[in-house]
Amino acid sequence: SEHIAALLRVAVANDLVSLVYQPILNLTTGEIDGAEALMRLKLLDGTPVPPSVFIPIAERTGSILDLGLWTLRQACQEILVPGHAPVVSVNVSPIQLKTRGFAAAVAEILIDTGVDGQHVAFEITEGINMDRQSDILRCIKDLENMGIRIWLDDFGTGFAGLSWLRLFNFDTVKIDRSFLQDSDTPKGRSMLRDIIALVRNRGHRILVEGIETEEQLNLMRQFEIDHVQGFFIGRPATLDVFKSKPLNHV
Ligand code: G
Ligand code: G
Ligand code: MN
Ligand code: NA
Repeated sequence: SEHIAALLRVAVANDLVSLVYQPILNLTTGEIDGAEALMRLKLLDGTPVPPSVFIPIAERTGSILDLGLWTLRQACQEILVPGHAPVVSVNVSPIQLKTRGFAAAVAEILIDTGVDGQHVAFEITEGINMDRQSDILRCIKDLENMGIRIWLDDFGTGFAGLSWLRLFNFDTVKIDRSFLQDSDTPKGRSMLRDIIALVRNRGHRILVEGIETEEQLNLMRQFEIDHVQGFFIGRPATLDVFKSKPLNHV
């Protein structure tokens, strides 16, 4: 862990971080109209380190601040070029939203890369705790004023999700993939239907994560879900692989 903490401080300079992109399918149009950028880290010898290991270390040590800005800049440069995904979503840690100057740094990246904020979404996880709520809400407002969409990630996994729905008008809510896992049983399906109704009645668009089978995709069509994501639609892939896929392949 101390080794990884040290590595994270020099990761960008040494090309140890990269991004992969997972497609987001619009079920209304049938088009891939977005991509989620996901960070990858490798050791000097090339061994990959899972995000579940390095993201918490980066958050604890503060490295997430620089890595997060690097991710945004890289995603804007790599993917927001004509003919590719119209929206790129980037995961943002609560620590970033609480850091003074974060919104200004984001604005600078948009200017540098010539990207309109409308093409960017920030995913914040509902696991985010409620301390310094007003700082977070102020930051989110600044980001929204740049046109950036704010999405609530992993909805349904934590305790804070409902509170956040009350506090903030998210553009899109991503329903956690755990709710799909038992969607082949009547009980699981009715649970999923209730969660979808709750989110939809609040006026949010819905993205369901973790689609792994054709049956699940068809169920999402039946539920008239706006967007879906998952291995059945596409796995997270390097930029080259992502770009080589036709935009309309499901
Ligand atoms: O892609 P994968 O399943 O390996 O991602 C695991 C976790 O790491 C996910 O919860 C994802 O949100 C998180 N993650 C991936 N990239 C980033 C990033 O750039 N910033 C933050 N804060 N989290 C990320
Ligand atoms: O927490 P977050 O939603 O950002 O995590 C994204 C992670 O979920 C990525 O690491 C990605 O690899 C993983 N993921 C994406 N689609 C699927 C899927 O269909 N099934 C499973 N098991 N994991 C998925
Ligand atoms: Mn996410
Ligand atoms: Na998620």
